[in-house]
Amino acid sequence: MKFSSEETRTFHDAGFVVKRALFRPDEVLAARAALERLYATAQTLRATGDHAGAFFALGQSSDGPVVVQRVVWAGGAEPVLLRLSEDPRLVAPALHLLGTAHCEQLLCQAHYKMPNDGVAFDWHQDIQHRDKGGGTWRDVNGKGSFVQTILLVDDMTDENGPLEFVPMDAVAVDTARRVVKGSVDPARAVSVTGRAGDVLFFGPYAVHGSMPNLSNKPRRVLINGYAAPGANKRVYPGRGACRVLPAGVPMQKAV
Ligand SMILES: O=C(O)CCC(=O)C(=O)O
Repeated sequence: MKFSSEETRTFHDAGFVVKRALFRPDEVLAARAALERLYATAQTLRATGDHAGAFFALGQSSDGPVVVQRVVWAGGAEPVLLRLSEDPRLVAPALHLLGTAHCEQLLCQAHYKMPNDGVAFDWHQDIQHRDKGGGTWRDVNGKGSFVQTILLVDDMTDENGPLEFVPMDAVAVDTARRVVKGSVDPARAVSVTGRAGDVLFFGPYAVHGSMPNLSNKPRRVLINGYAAPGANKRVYPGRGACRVLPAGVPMQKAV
C-alpha cells in the first residue's frame, strides 16, 4: 500500500490524508473487541498507572463508569493490537512518508470517547508530545520525522467528537513550525468523519483536536505512531514500546 505523489504532497503540506476502508470489517471487529476488553479492565482499576503491559490514563467520574482518557501502548496488554500496528497497510506508507527503511513505533494507543463522558482534546500539534525539550527529539529527515495513524474503530460522525484539523494556512506558526498560541481560528477547522476501518495519516505539525462525544454511541480509535530511526530519545511507557519495525528484520540488513 503506497501513497500517491499527490497524497504524499497533501500529507506534508496540508498535514493529513484519509485512506478509506483500509481495514476489513472483521479486522475492525477484532480491534474493537480488544478495546472493549481494555475498557472493562479499566473499570476495575482505581487510578492512572501501568497495568498488564499498558498504561491506563483514567479520568474523574462522580458516579458512572470510570472515564478512560486513553490506554497508552494498548498492544502491551492486547497483542492483537500490536499485530495490527505492524500491518504493512500502516507501516509501508509510514516508511514511505518518513523516507526510511525502518521506524521506531512509539505509539499504540487506544482512545475512548463514550457517550457524554466529556473526553475532548484541545488544539495541538503532536510535536508537542514528541519533543519535550532537552534533546528528546531531533527532526532527522527535516520533514517532521513522525507519522501518526488513526484507525477508526467506530464510525466517526459529526455528533460523536470527530477529529478536526485546522489547515496550515489558517494558523500562525513560528520558525520551528510550532503553532502560535491563540492563533487557531476554530471556524476554519475541518471535521474528519468516516466509517470504521478508515485510517487517518498525519504529521507532527498538523493542528488538530476534537470535541466531546454528544451522541449515544461510542467513538473509539486506535492510534499508532511511527518515528524515523534516531529521532526519539525518550522512553515511552508500555511493555515493548519503541520497538523497531518492520519486525524481525535487523536494522543493518534493511534495504
Ligand atoms: O482521539 C482524539 O480525538 C484525539 C487524537 C489526538 O489528538 C492525537 O492523536 O493527537
